[in-house]
Amino acid sequence: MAAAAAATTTQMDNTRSLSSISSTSSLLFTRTNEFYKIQNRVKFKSPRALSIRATSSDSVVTLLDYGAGNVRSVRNAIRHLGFGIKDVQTPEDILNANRLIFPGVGAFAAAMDVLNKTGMAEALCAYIEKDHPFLGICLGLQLLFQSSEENGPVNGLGLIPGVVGRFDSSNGFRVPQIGWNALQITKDSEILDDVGDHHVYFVHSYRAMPSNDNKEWVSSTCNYGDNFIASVRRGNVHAVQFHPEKSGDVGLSVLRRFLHPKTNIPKKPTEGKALKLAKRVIACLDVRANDKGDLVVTKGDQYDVREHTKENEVRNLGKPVELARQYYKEGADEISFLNITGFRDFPLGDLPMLQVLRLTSENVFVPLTVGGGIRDFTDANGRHYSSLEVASEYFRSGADKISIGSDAVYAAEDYLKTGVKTGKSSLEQISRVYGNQAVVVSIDPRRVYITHPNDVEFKAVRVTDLGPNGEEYAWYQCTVNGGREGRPIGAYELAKAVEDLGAGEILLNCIDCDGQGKGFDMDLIKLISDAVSIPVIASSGAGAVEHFSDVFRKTNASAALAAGIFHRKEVPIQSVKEHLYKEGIEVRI
Ligand code: 1PR
Repeated sequence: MAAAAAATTTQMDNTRSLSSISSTSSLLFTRTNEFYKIQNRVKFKSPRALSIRATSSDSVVTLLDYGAGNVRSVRNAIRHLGFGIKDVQTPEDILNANRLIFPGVGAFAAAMDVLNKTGMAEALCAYIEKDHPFLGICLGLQLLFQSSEENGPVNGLGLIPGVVGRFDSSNGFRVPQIGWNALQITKDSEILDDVGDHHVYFVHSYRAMPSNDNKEWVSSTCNYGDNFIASVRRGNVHAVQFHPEKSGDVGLSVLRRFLHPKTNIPKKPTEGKALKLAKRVIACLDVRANDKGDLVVTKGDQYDVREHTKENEVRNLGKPVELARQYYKEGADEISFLNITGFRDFPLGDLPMLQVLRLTSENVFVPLTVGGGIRDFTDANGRHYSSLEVASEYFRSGADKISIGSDAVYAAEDYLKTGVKTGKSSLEQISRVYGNQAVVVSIDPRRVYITHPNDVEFKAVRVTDLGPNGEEYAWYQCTVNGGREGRPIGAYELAKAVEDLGAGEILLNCIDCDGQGKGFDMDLIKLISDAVSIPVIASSGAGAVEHFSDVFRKTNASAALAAGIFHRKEVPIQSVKEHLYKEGIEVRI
């Protein structure tokens, strides 16, 4: 009891009261020593430099990127809206900013550690307390609160009363929340003027809750199991839990309104229909070099991507960047690139693939996932690259999530054998550094029919359609290297193991259904989406709009992914969305 009381007192002490924010002088006084230390440490610019800055200041936004992850998308969105970026190098840059964006990434404790050690925490508080224009994004919102339970309690900046806690997954809601959700706007916030009934993109496991103590700050809430704070606003200070830079046109309008506060942009009439978390429709681009060495989007039949002609060429369905842009415009909620020969080619040697990501992220403002070849690697010169380095390069190039296939199978096998989490697998390392919401595990299972569920040591299901010899059961054998090698582990065992090891989402393919257009493997998707509490993406086999409504109605999949029908222009993404909407399934339209 005493310890709990002490913890509460510390958190309260760390809160700057609302009244003190409006009259900042006493508050600044309490931190005077530390504050002046910062001012003494910083070098003042020459008057010439200051005057240059003053003339261009309206079109330059200051960005606080403390190097913990990918803020490339935020940069791209700012540039797309016609603004230049000045990066914060010292606390003085914060104090001198005309307009500051803080896209927090990574874990709460690590971020606070950096902010405290660099003196940025004090500078941020001083800047915000003076009511200068500020926009915090995601963790950039959470850090404004008193404290967080993430690996904590850990003290935050203490500007807003409240503790950031983890979503409760016990009531059936999947954690992390990944996807497009609806806002309930509770007060005029200006930057949300065009959001109305449109969905915006969230990806997070922790959230702050509205209370009497922080109600003057809260400008919108969102429901995910319970009502959490989606945005705050006080004067010129704004922060959002969702990602405007990943929320398509609606998200760009949020940034635009923050960047151009004085121009009277008329409110767009709201056409959205958002009520709750939407089911996502994902376009997938399987990418590899063809025999001429060009990077192309290809598509297999049960993972065979070669034409059945004399030339036996790799099927070429288009250019990756062009197709990604097209699918973004057509309403894809997310885009996945799978570098399907990544298992044999070293991804960091694959500069065209990194270039695809860089170019795509310049004007595609929905989440991008990239997979293929994420593992430790030693090149011909003996130089060792860790999987973390490979993933970091993908993130730096514009990926929001990475997807691990083969290497996750080996990690799960080891974990199930020993029962020990070594912390060394690519999955564990990347998830520790970038958060589990940034790590997808892509499973490539093949159906194996059996007559009795006890015939194998792996979880089997009673199949809807009998096997070739009348078999009533099947288990789903995991494969590696693009389906080339079967492993002694089932999809069910793998999914549970990778959830334990830190995966934030599962991309569930099925080799038997891939490219067949006959619908998703419901038995498999039901098995896996019922077994884990992280989101599951149903993949392989979509051939008609009804297949999407079927998978959402009959399983707990959070998203459905398709490739062939989109590439061959048989079914546009918009038709899928319209069908789902008519069927009463929440989608982003
Ligand atoms: O093992 O970490 O290097 O990752 C390799 C990645 O490449 C894995 O995600 C694996 O699924 C993927 N991959 C490897 N070989 C192939 C292949 O097709 N020969 N593609 C491949 C997997 C499956 C889906 C496909 C859906 C939907 N592609 O992503 O897009 O089945 O297709 P459909 O709608 O046309 O049916 P690592």
